[in-house]
Amino acid sequence: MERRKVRIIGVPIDLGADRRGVDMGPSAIRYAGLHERLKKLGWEVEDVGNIDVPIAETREIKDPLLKYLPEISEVNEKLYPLVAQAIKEGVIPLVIGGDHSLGIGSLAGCAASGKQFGVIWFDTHGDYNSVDTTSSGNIHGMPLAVANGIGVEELVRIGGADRKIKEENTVIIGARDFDDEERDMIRQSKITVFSMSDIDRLGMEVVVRQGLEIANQGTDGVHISFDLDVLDPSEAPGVGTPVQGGITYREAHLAMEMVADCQCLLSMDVVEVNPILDVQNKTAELAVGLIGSAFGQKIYP
Ligand code: 6HN
Ligand code: MN
Ligand code: MN
Ligand code: MN
Repeated sequence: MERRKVRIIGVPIDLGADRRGVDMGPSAIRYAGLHERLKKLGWEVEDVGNIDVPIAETREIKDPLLKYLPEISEVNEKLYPLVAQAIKEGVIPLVIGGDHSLGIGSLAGCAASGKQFGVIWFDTHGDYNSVDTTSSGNIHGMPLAVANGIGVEELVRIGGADRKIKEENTVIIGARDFDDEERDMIRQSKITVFSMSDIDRLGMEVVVRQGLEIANQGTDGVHISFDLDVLDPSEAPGVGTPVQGGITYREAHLAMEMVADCQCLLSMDVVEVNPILDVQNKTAELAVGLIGSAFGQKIYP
């Protein structure tokens, strides 16, 4: 049997968020044993290193409602062809961040690969703001909207003018903190949202089963975008925008185990690990554990 291959792409970007430090996320995740974990699971691992990202102190914020727009565009213009190329080769791109603004390039890369894909966005937040709705001006609050064609041209055009996602095949899991206008925009879309309250009522197993069904309906597979802040801050203290009432350690692992079981994973992002706010690399180690589950690790095989 051919060995399955994963290609790690580091994106040390913190320009999309207010809290500094997520730029060190890729180092922390590698340091927490990412390669060893994947190799032990039988994966062939290739690491292409980090994309060059400008340092905040060397640049100026030109538009407070779209902070570091030129720099973030530049990074995502570099990221999307790498993601597209991996998928075309039948390799799974594993993009480690970095803040969630890298989702713009990741989803553009998925779209440019020519494959049809569904998206599951594990996140506290909707990441569905635009310049018209944002109150922070932080672009990490915008990637899912950009992928759906909503936002400024510099971002929306990355990887081609078309919409990068199919709303019908897009699912947000773990939501508990939408901005008001952002929530209205998501409601107007065909995106499916499973909030924390849905997880409480239905249980994670049902939520992920339904989410995977939606994402796989008529597609070649799924892209998982995993924002560590979807976990409760007691499990994942090292994130920039923590919100109480998140998913548990086991709920997160169950979700990733189900992703592995469906054998539908085409591409994955793991974002928002902030080593400055972390406690002894706990959140980075959690990230590696969750990647392990998504790539086939079982408690009792
Ligand atoms: N993230 N909705 C808030 C904003 O600033 O637009 C928070 C965004 C957080 C984004 O965690 O990837
Ligand atoms: Mn913010
Ligand atoms: Mn996010
Ligand atoms: Mn988030």
